[in-house]
Parts: sequence; C-alpha cells; structure tokens
Amino acid sequence: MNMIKKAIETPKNLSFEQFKKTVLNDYKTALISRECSLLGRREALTGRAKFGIFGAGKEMPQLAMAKAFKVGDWRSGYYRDQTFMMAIGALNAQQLFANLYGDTDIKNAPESGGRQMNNHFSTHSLNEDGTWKNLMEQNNSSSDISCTAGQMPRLLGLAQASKIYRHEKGVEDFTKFSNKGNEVAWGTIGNASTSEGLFWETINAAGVLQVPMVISIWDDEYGISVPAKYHTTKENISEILKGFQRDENNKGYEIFTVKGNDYPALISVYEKAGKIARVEHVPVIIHVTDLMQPIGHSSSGSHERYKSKERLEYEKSIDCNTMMREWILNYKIEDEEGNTYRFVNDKSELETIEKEAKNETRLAKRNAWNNFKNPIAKAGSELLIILKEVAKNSKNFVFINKLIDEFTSDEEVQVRTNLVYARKILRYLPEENFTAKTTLQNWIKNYTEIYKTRYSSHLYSQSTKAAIKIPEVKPVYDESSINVDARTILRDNFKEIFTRYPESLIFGEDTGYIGDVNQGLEGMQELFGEIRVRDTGIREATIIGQGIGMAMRGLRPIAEVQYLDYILYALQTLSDDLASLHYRSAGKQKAPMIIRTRGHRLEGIWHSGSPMSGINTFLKGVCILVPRNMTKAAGFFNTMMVSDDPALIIENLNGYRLKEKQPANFGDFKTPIGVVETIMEGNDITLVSYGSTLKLVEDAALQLRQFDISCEVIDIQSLMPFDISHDIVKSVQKTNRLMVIDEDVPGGASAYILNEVLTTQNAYQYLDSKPITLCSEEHRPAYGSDGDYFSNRSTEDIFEAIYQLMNEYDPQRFKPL
Ligand SMILES: Cc1ncc(C[n+]2csc(CCOP(=O)(O)OP(=O)(O)O)c2C)c(N)n1
Ligand SMILES: [Mg+2]
Repeated sequence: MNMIKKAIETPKNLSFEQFKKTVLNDYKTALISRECSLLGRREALTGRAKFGIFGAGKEMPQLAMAKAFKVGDWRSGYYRDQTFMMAIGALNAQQLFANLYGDTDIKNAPESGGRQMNNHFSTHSLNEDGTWKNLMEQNNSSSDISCTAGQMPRLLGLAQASKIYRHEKGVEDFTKFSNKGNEVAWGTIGNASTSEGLFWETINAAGVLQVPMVISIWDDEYGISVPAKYHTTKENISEILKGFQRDENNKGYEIFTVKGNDYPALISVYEKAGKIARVEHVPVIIHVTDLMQPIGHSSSGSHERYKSKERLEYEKSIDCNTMMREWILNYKIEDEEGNTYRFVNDKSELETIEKEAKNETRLAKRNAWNNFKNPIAKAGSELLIILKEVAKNSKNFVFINKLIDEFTSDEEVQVRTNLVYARKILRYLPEENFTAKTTLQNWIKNYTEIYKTRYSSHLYSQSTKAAIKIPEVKPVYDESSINVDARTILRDNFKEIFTRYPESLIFGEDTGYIGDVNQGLEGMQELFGEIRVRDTGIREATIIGQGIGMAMRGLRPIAEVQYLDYILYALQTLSDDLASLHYRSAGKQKAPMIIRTRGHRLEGIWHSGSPMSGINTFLKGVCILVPRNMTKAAGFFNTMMVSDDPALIIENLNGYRLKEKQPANFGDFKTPIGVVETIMEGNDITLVSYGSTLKLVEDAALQLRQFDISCEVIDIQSLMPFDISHDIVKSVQKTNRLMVIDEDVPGGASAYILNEVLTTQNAYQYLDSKPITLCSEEHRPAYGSDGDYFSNRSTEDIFEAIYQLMNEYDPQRFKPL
C-alpha cells in the first residue's frame, strides 16, 4: 500500500490501515470513557457511589496527549484525565468503577485503594517492600490531589528531574528513573484553576529553569458554575500568557492554542509539543479550547441550574466525541493512483463499535461492583454463622437473636454493618465463656485489623528504610577534635553528603552562590557545580514542588526555605501533596525529600517565629526535626539521606556562630528519629523542650541547682515521630513533675507534647504537681531590643516557674521569692 499523501500530517509513516486502526481504537476509548462518565454519574446519583467526577467532554485532547506520551514519562494532572489514563493503559473501565465505589482493595482500585475520591489518578512507583520499580518501563502518573492547581509545583520537579539526569555527571547509573533526561512531564489543569497563584508561580519557574514540561489547559470556559469572565483577564488564558513565548533573543515557552474537538490538529500539536519539550528541554503550554461538560461539573449538582438553554445547546454542538464521529464518517482520501480510502463505509460500522463500548463498560461496572461487594457479603455470611452459634450458647439469646434478625434484614452490604452487629452482640456476653464467644472476639479483631490497615497504613514509610528504623551513629571525637563555628559542621557534613550521594542536590533562595545566608554551604557550589547547589527565585511553594517531583524520580533533593516563618507560603503544597503522598497512594508512591530551614529566636515578627503547632498539625506524614545544635542537625541530614520518609529539619538561627566540637566522622554520624535525649539528669522535675529554647532551659536548670532543685532536661529532637520508646514518662516516673517549654504560642506544640506525654505515655498517673506549659505570648515576637525577652520565655521566667512549682509542693523548703 502506498503512503497516503493527503492524510493528516501525523502520525507520520503510518500505513492507511495502521492509521485507521489507531483512529477507530481512539474512538472506542473515547466512547468507553464517555460511557464510564454517564454510568458513573448514575451510580453516584442512585447512591451506589458516594460522589462522582468525570472527564466527559474532554476525551479527544487526552487521546492526542497519550500519543505523544512515552514510556518513562510522567503526568501531573487532575480529575478530568480518565481518557488519557485509559489511553496510556494505566486505567481500565473496571478499575475506574472500583475507584468510584471506593473499593479498599488496591488490586481492584489501583488509584488509591479507596483513600481518594474517584478519578484521582496514580500509578505504582513502588514494590510491595517500598523499593523503587523500574519507572522507565512504565507510564507514570503522580498521585493527584483535589486542590485546584495543587498539581503544578510537583509538575515542575518531575520535569526538572529530566534536566538533572541529562546534565549531571554521576547519575548515569540511575537508569530506573531516566534515559539521559529524555522524559517529559505532562501537566493538565482546568481553565478556571489557572487563576491560582501556584499556576503562575510554576509557569514562571519552569520558564526560568527551561524544563521539559508540557502543560495542557483544558478550557471548558467554566469553573463549576462560574464562567470565564470572572476567572481570566480577557477571558483567554493563552492570550495573557503571550509574554512567556520564547523568541530569538529570549528563552521562554512554546505556546499552542488548539481546538479540543479537532482530532488531526490535536495530534499534530501534541506531537510537536512533545518533541520540543523532549529534545530541546523547552517548556510548552497547550491551550485546548472548545471543550465542554456534557454532564456538568460533578455528581454534586446539575449544570442546568447555571447554564442557559443556549449554552447547553452550544456545548452539545461542540462535543468532541460527536465531532470525532462526524470526522470519521466524512474522512476520505485518495492516493496517487486515485484510489479512495475511508475509515468506515457507513454509520453501521461505527454503531457496532458504539454498541461494543456500551456493553464492555456495563460489564466492567458490574464486575467492579461484584468484586467490591462480594467479599464483604461473604464476610457477613461467615459472621452470621458465628453469631447464630453465639445465640445458641448465650443466656441472652433473646436480645442476640433480635440483633441477628436486624442484621439479616439490613440491606447495606458494608464492612461497618458487619462490625456494628458483631460488636453490639459481643456486649451481651461479658459474663459468659464459650468457644463461639472467643471465635466472635477473634473475628472482630481480625476483621478490624484488615480494614484499619486498609484505611490507615502508610502515613509514614513501612519499609526497612523508614526513618525510625535508621540506627543511631554517634559523632566521633578524638584528641585532635577542636571547637569550630557550628555552621562549618553543617558545611563539612554537606560536603560529605554531596560526595557520597551523587543523586543529592540542594536549592533555594541564596543557597548557591553565597552558600546560604548563614554560610552553611560555603564553597559548595564551587565544588559541586550549579546544578547541585543552586539559587532559585523567591517562590517557596515551587521550591517544595521541585523537591517533591525530583524525589519521586529517584533524586535526593534538599529544598531550602530561607526562614521557618516563610514555610507558610509552601504549607499547602507540603501538607496536601508531600505529607499525604505515601498515605494517599496506599504506599505506592514516595517522595523522600528533605526541607531545610532555619528559625526561632532571631529578631522581628517574621524571622523569629516558631509556628510549630501549625506545622505539626498540617504535616502528619513528614518527620519534623528540631535539632538543638548543628551537629545534631547534620546527624539528621545523614539519617534522612538513607531513609525513604520526607523530613523537615529546622536549624537554630542563633546557633550557627556558636562553637561546637568538630566530629571526625562527617557523613556517618546519624541522629535517630523519634528518640529523645536526656541532656541533664535530675530528680525534682522533668523539663521537656526542643531547639534553641533548650539553651535557656539548661541555663535555668544550672541556676536552680544552686537553690537545691534538681532538674532533668530532655531534648525532644524529633517532634514527629514523637518519643517512640516512651522515655519521657520514665523520667516523670522518677521526678513526678513535668514542664514543657517552647517558643510556640500557648496551646500550640506544647499542647501536642503534653497530650503525648500525659495520655499516650500515661504520665498523668505519676504526677504530684500540675503539669505546666511555658510558651511564648500569643502575639508574634516583637523586634525591639528586648522583644525576645518579653515575647518569649526567658531563663528567668523558666527559673521562676519551676521555683514556684517547688514552692507549692514544699513551701517550707522553697520559700516564696
Ligand atoms: C483550592 C481549591 N479551591 C476550590 C476547589 C473546589 N473546586 C473543585 S473543581 C473547581 C472548579 C475547577 O474548574 P476548572 O479548573 O476550570 O476545571 P474543570 O472542572 O472545569 O475541568 C473548584 C472551584 C478545590 N478543589 N480546590
Ligand atoms: Mg473549566
């Protein structure tokens, strides 16, 4: 067969038969995807699914994107992308329904095993044991998050990883993650979500960094009920992005605008875009217009409420699936010899495909439902046998049989239904002992355990590289160990880290050329180059995003946030994306990055804060490490470099110029995670603190010795995970008194610590005095010369608070001051 002259420009070098097969295949994928949306919405409206959001009306551009996507590439997108995921073979209709039902069996619902709302896509980067799969042998999608534009910062990092792999020497062996940086990161975002700051921050950063990233904007002119005029200047996102377009003199973006219902144009644009990004490492924006939502935004509402009849009619007229059908029917070309070729002879051929798509989708739905419900029903039947046996043996059989009747007539096939009745019936057996009771108890225990694991595992790593499993290695000192400026300990340790781990790199504001604002990286850029020790723009959220994306692709990024207080700019990305990643993917993805920052006790409202309670609350899933000095900090870096958990390490701003003894084993010594350290022993009271406040606590404890009060001082070091071997309660058992001192606001991290010690560790039973928390004022620390003295607690405050407690306990011995 001759090559077809007038066929669409791309894909090139396809015979007509191949091309036809591709087109009809695509059409069928689009149909199955649409049918999933229609049936899925019905499942939500009839209550079989709790909620449904789908990609209807955006099928065609996703087929084109899938064609340009190559094995080893990455996606970072949002809930509309089901057609793309199907087209790359990472999702089928049955899995889509399993995800929709919230099936907790990850084998059925690979997206998240029931942890995420439906259509929050992901692929599995990790093996069962938490080790990396070969990501170059699969199509990769980072796990979606619901927050609009939240996918953008991570996208930057996914793309940047290619850049690092292409240019950095020493990572050539990382063939599981990259082939010379040829992988493209494909982002998708809705038109309305481009109003978010994260979108613009990412666009600018990717333009600066020139990374292989293709962002598709699916433009349906709406964000739920709100039309474009309320979202976008000039109502046209590509129009206002024009300033980012590259030209002969300036690097920037390649920007395309294409109709989302024009199949040949889409294929051509996506092929070009992929090539530009892959070969040149130039970022690309594709504004895909003329999209629509045939079934409205989600199952939560109906778009008839806010779209006019005319608008709804118009949307119907631009439906990409209908337009594809028309295009296929009308497609006709001739070769040089005058032979005519068509995809189909008439409508009936398409009707056959359409019928198949409908049937296959219906079957997929039924299978997904059965796979979801059958195991629960089976467990219910097994339970029923046990319950009947229990009723037979119990003197309370009347009550139990009543509950059994209720159970059997309850039509809800749910795990909780099984447990509710099992647990209620157990309540009737406290004074009885027979085999069936033990069977019931065991059944409840095992069943609960299975589902607790399914719902709550993998907040932190469960692999052998979990942070809490990395053993401590102490710093080694010898006769030649001298006292040095503490910042040089960090610096010399970083030097060792960068030497040992070619995949490690650090970046942030003023991190590169000057070696960070406190010189902890002095000279490192000269030694390790600009790729690995790098300055960034002032954009904390995308600095974190760079870290997440790169860590997901096998690199070991250390992202610097210049001061602790500025972490608030990145808190959304840290919390919604990084902290939840391992959990929301049910342990199938990880981003072992380190966030390096510094804080506490400098001067002024935004350079001395200690917003630990916020961080602690929002970052469950990240290790929160608060070293009291730079040796401890360096030890934390060394631990986290070999762990697969992410961590935030907060150095003490006022500690860099203090003297510390120089260890001899840089790179080796490791501060353990979740382990406290007793730094002064004593008998009268346990003082618990962390970070730079410890210095004041130690001073106060020394001064109290002269007043015959003996304090035990404990450094928490690791706020999360917290004191896993419960050492603090052992101290309270001895001293019978407890004080928590920190720089956070009242009711902040100190309340968290108190809860851990009093209730988790049960220290309440050993207390002879009220437990005390000593924190900052409720306002932020003032700048004035004595602002710190009055805003935070001073050594005198600590001294007096402890003295007063001892006075209350023994007024004869400790007379009022
Ligand atoms: C940060 C945040 N704000 C609000 C929402 C609620 N929300 C979900 S989708 C959506 C509209 C998004 O519209 P668009 O980006 O155009 O995507 P589309 O759904 O139209 O494809 C909104 C407001 C959210 N998920 N996250
Ligand atoms: Mg929209």
